[in-house]
Amino acid sequence: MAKFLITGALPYINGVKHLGNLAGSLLPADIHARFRRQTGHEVLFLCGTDEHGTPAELAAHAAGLPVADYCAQQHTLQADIYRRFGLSFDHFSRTSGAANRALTQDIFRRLDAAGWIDERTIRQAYSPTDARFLPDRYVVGTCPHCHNPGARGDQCESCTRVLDPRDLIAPRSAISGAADIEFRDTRHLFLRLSAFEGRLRSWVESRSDWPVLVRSIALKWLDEGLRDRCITRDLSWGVPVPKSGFEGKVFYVWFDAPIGYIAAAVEWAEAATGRDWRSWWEGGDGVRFIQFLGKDNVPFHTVSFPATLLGSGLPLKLPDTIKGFNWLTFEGGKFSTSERRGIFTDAAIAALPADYWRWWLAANAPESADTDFTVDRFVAGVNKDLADTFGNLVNRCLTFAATRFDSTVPSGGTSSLVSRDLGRELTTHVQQLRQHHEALNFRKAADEVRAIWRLGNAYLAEAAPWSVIKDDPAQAAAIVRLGINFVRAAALVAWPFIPTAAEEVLECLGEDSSRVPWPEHGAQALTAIPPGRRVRVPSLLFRKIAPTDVVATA
Ligand code: B3M
Ligand code: ZN
Repeated sequence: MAKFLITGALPYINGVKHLGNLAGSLLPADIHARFRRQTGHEVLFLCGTDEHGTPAELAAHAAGLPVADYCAQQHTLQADIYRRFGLSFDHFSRTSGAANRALTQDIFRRLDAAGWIDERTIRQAYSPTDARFLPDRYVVGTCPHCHNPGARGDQCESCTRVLDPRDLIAPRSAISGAADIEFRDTRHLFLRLSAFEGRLRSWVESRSDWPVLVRSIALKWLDEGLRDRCITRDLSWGVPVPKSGFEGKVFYVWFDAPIGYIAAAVEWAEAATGRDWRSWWEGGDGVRFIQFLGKDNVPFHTVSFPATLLGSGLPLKLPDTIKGFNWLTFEGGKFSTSERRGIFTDAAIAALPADYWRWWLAANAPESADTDFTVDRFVAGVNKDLADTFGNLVNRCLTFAATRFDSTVPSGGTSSLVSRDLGRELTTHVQQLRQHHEALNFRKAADEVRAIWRLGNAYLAEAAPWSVIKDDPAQAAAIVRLGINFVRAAALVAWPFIPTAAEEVLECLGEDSSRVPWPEHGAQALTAIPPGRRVRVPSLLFRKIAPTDVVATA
């Protein structure tokens, strides 16, 4: 038994997330956490809302609420959606909480004392109309290169060139539209990232087991040379900078957000006696630390956050593995929160139970390439896998047991009479499945689960207890007993993906659904439920859905 510290990227607070956010971090993190628990390991699965920064302020402003109230509301809303999706966090934190403030300030002081922080004066856009400094991306104007009139101060999306707000022609505030942009001197603090280049490079290069996507993004950043990074902002919403001369300034959101992972463990420990967050974060090799995130978040998790941890001198763990994901696209284009394009988690969970979404998004995870979500592919996929394959297996077997064996696991007969060595085949699949989970290959894991369901259907079709029963009721009994046990195994391997349906099936089989074991040994698993046990047919597990069941806000 080992300890697994698992994190999903902290969803940003500025609105309900779309399915892409779920598919590219939270859902795979949950599936992995469930798999590790199921295989007997101790797991601490942490997440929370990422609440600081200008986008939060702007979203609050648009909602007509003070930013703290807005974040509190959004946190509750998002936490509830994730609960309904079956995400089994041990704790779901908030980066605006006291624990994160204290930790962020403590880590900053240590970085400063160790000489990793520089004070510099920079010129920053300021709008007298808005009465605030404007982050680079909140200055818009005409691109000096391609003359796109809507270029942002950090980058032109049209020609992709990196910009400085001072390059823009006719700059204006993206917040108010005010054209009275000035550039004022302001003092800021920089983390001397460049000093960590060697240590970070040898760390990344030593992780030959990381997914290619993550390793290549990290190495690209290192190859381009690390630039010192400004970690403070002229804003009021955020973690205050505890240094004289910097009153009224806060840390950059990407400085405090990853520290939120540690703060989540602190809060988790404070919530009950006997919990020790340090045994996780300072756990050395006894703890495996796995982070799940979208590819745009890779640089922050492989470069800036590790540099923060290393520079602090605290004995905190760096991630052992980072699983990065490509994009989920929607009907050939981008999901977009700002344009409300795609399917959002609140609409999704109102339209269909979590398991439909969980299954499809995991079975089609954007692992080695982007995945295009289309309503038609989704409908076809869940109908085939969940209704026709898993649902059919469960129903066929349990309905037959109900009608012909009085809803009781039959005794008698010997299953050695049936043609295939089902136990051995199951063992092989389950071993493969374990390897795919361990390698964090979600599509392959889902394929293997589907293969197990199909094996069950193939067995029942071949053994045909409905025919056998006419001449040899004892053998039909043996087949049904084996089938019922196979249904149990099929539900056990399905559990990390579709926990609600899996637990319902286990309850119908008279099993304790709060303890879901891993069916490592096929032959043993196929005799787990003894004869004489009462079983029931579940109410419709997965109905066939139509495109009209999928609420799309495209
Ligand atoms: N909030 C994800 C995003 O909004 C970002 C992750 C933070 S993880 C510390 O892109
Ligand atoms: Zn341009």
